[in-house]
Amino acid sequence: MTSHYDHAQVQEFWQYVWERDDVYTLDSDAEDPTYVLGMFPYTSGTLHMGHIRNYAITDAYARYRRMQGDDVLHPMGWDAFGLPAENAAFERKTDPESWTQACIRRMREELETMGFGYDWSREITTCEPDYYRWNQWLFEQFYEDGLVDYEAATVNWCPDCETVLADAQVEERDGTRVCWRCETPVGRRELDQWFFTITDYAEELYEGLDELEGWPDGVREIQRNWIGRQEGTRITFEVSYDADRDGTDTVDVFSTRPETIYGATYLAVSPGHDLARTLAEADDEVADYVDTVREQAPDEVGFAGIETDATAIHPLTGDELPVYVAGYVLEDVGTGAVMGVPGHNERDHAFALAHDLPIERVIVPEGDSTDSERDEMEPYTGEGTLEGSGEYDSLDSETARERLVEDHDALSEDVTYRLRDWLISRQRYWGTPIPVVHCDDCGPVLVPEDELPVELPEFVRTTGNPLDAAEEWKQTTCPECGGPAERETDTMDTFVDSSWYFLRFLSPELADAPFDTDRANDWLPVDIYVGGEEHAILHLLYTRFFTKALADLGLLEHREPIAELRSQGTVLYDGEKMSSSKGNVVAPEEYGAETTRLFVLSAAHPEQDFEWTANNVRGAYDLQQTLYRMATDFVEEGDTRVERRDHDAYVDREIDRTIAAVTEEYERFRFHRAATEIQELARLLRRYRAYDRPHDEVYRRGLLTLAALIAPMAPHLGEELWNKLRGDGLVVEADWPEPAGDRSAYQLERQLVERTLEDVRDIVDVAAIDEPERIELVCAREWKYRAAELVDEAAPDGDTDAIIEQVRAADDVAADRETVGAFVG
Ligand code: ANZ
Ligand code: ZN
Repeated sequence: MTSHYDHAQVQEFWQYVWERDDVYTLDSDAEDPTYVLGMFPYTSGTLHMGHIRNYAITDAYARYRRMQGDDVLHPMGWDAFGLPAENAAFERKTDPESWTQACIRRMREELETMGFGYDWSREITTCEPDYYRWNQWLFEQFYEDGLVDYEAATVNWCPDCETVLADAQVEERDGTRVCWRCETPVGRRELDQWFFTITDYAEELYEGLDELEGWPDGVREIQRNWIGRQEGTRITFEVSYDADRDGTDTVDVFSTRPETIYGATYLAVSPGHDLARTLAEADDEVADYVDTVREQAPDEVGFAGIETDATAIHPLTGDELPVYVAGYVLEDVGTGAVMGVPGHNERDHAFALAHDLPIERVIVPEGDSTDSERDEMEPYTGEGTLEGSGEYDSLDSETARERLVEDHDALSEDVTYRLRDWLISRQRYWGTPIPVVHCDDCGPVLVPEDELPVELPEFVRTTGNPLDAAEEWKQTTCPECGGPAERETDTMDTFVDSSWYFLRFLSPELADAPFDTDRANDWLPVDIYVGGEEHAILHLLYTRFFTKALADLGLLEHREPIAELRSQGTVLYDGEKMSSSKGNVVAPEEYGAETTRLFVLSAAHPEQDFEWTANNVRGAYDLQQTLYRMATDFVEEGDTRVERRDHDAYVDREIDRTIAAVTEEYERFRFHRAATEIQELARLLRRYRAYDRPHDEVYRRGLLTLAALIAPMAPHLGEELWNKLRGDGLVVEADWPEPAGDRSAYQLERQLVERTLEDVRDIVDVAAIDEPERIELVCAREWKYRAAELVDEAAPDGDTDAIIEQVRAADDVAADRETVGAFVG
């Protein structure tokens, strides 16, 4: 049967033609191509529905831009390092390299089956020495630029993965801190670790968010909170301890309420603070307490603490204050030390009660002139008027803050950030070796540039870090003194790989630099980046950091990598996230790969979650069959006329209107609406043909328009229709359709609709209109979308009759509708 659409055959054929004609390869001479990028997949073995949705979105957009005449860069690669490969290698008696390469082969085949239009000539794989040598090279540039630290630090340790985790890789589950990958409760350890000092860029990373207008507000807010910028005051206390050792020191605290300083009755430092370490050396009790806290999860710490033999001098009164080491003081916040103000801070208050420390009130709430009603047992955390504060008495909080900072050198304005330096060390095999050797005489030394890459040795099965067991690889000589030295056995966090991969796509073969600076200056930023919302901090923050660091190294002019960011929602199946690990991925074979992509695009706005339902998938399949049959019938049966009739003009206008509408929807990433528009035009054309013999040119243009408009979402079908109707050329290389008719007439009508809608918005709650009335309301197609928009903004109760009156009055298309009433349903 000729009119049956054999999706498998059609897919295979057009994929062959695209490859033969090399249609997706971007010419490297392109001046400023549109860079469309989906987050490259982790090589876990198989694509899940989230990937498919992600890549269907970028592919549709890339194809649309190409038809609009843009040069398009739409590359793909593999995020191929990481612990799962190592674990899989263990379980399956293979090695991470073979396992990863097998995953890549399978996943690439899956992507090809879907017919995504990638420039495969730019494929990159992060676990290959050609790629990771540049991680090492960049590490060395960063090192020389002062962006790398090597420090002993208490780190999050996953006992199951036997590795260190960055803060952002620790998740909170029912109050317990667990590993992001295996969900094992995370412990703590002290190790020498490598860090990228991302905190050097804290301010710029924070400030820059305001200008990232192409990014979702939600993602920007998550980054803001993560960076955690806070303005306050830094206060310096002098501290002395142990007469024998004759120790003196200063301890800075960070406070948002310096005006409470006269109420400070003790000083407390975190167990990780330098002073705590120093005191622990001479005081076993302090040492024991520090060790205990280190083993504890934050919620176990409570308000325990230990008094030390140190004393702090209050910088204003000269009083001696006791000094505590206390677990509630967080190492990572502010300066890791606080002045304890139990009268005005909840946590300090709880600590003071537990340790029998004085509680002093130095702020009186507004309008509270008598002391009698105040409950001394409760801290007052608000602002007010100062008392018991010497020359600052009776000033209000704000004025006092300003004066105090002006008057005393010990107080200065300060900004702190929650953001910590990026711990990149991983005690694992399957990652980029950190290009350092450790020499007894010279300390850590960089591997000379001409010896890069430091390649991974052969994989051996051991517990812990296989690199530690690779003796032959590990023993080397010091590049500085020539003496014996050991290689660093830590590898880099895989987020290093993904922090700059978008740059490698520009010149993937380049042998003497990670990327071509001139090209990067021309081609960046990435115009549109699509991926999962879970990357709002880690990946997307590191990427921004790398870009700024590269700019400061003179390797790049841009300081932000991504102009527009879109996150895609989740595909649900029976309410659960659809994923291969849950075993609920619906294989696309049933209706063909293209049905899957057409379905995921037409089911919902890209940012929304939606439910995978067999019925709706069937709908996407049927649409393909219908369009195919329309084209086949037309080509085979003809039966058109040449003379013009009245209602042809209406159809012409509907075609134009659909072009304009679909264009707008593609521009705004509303593929689901584009699909509805296309469907409605198809319906109209079917009625047109059923009503009378259609005008040959009008009908043909209608069908060709459908082929072109659907091609970005369903490219195989697009080619098939295009080929049937025209007999030559590829739709992937065709121009985007232009309205043929009088644009101004269309625009006038649109304006009228817009204007009436403004009125409508004022008087009615569209959501409250019941279904039949709404259908009437939206009799012109335009109305339906406008109405849907209004539903979103639903106003309180409105007068339904009035709105329908308004709508009728404005319905300029009514006349047309009468003419063609017989075929417009
Ligand atoms: C003295 C003070 C008096 C404070 C007062 C507050 C109220 P929020 O809560 O966001 O304002 N702080 C500073 N560093 C800390 C650390 N490492 N661990 C635990 N707490 C720390 O946070 C700012 C306040 O948190 C700071 O201001 C400090 O206590 C505390 F009536 O200083 B405040
Ligand atoms: Zn040496």
